[in-house]
Amino acid sequence: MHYSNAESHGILDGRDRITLDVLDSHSGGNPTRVLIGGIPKLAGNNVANAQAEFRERFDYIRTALVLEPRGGALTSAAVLVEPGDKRADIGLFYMEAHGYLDMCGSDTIAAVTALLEAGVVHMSEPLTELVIETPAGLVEATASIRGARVKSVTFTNVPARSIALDQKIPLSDGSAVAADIAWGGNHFALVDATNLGLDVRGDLPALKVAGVTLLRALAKSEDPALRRVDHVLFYNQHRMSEVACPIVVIVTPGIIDRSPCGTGTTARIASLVASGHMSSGDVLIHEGPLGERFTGTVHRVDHIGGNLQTTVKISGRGYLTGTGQVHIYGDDPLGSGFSITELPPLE
Ligand code: PYC
Repeated sequence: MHYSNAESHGILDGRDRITLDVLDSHSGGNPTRVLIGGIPKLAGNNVANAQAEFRERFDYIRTALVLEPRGGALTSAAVLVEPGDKRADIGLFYMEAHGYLDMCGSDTIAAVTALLEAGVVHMSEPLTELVIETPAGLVEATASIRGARVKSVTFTNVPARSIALDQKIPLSDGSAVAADIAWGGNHFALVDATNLGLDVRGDLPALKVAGVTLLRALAKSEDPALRRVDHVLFYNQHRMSEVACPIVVIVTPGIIDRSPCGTGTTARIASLVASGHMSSGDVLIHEGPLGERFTGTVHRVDHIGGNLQTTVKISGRGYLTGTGQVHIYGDDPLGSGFSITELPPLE
């Protein structure tokens, strides 16, 4: 599939191309392109509205930034905008191949690292504290700095919640898969891959097929809470005693998250708190498919109106991988990006 070119959006305004200023980065191996300049000022009075306006008017910039030929299905992007909330230092919203996210852990860690190391945001050594307004809410981040390099980023994620424990998800072949459902900035199905006969360290292609099968089954569910799930996090329960618990996250429409997934780690911790397996101060280290780790700590647990809210701190490391400009020419038929679906044929 490819998208209409920039000229057809009528935004070139006499110019032959649009030029965007970007920083490239990654955290845990998942690439994040940080858009820092070149887009018109967004009118929204907060980051959620800015994201909505961007989606409405400039979606071709998302597809140009994250899809081929400039990115690939797994490239994501974070857009730097003015925050609406006076307590915030910066605003960030997140986008990827299938659309927009309200929150993303790997993007947050990578973007904070890139913005500080590239000098877009002022760095103070040994610690830089930033309040970030995201569409999901305010996120406080602390970067540890040594020798002008960001050595780690810890952020306090928006409060997470368990939605269901041990939910049976029916598949089209009549079988069912057990999953916990939780929100940690995004909606997750948390699945013990051992029940499917799979190991999260050895069976990536099979996990991708299983993830896509589950995502498609969830999308057809009659339960609106299940229809919102667009990420599946696989773990192996018997590996929980290891220092770092290996996981793999499959993101809609069937992309393997290269990172240990910050919102997924948050969702898993919220679920473990709800089932009584974790409490305040406990730590869970998740290891992504490349062996990189995010550390999740239960920061606080609140009971609000009979519901549990779990606030989790996530720590990880990001790297600045490039600084540059992206051009979108009006006469480039593929200028706004394309994707060639490589999903396994199912059903
Ligand atoms: O780190 O939160 C995360 C994330 C979400 C999707 C991919 N990575």
